Amino acid sequence: MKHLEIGVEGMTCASCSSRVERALNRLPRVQATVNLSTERAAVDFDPGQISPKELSAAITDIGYQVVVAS
Ligand code: 9UX
Repeated sequence: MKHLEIGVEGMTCASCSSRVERALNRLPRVQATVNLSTERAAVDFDPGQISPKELSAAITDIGYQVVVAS
């Protein structure tokens, strides 16, 4: 398993962060926790199953923005 911290923008309430968390955790072998105040998703994933690009797509597909680097 690999770990990734993904910056997520556009979340304004706790339901937003729950939505993002659910979208990520729906993917196979993904364990994600999304923090609303830090605007970060902490994700453990199996690189053999899921790519970082697919993780980003799960977030942007439901209307939030992924921040690249910082
Ligand atoms: Mo809260 Mo987020 O009412 O898309 S769910 S703003």
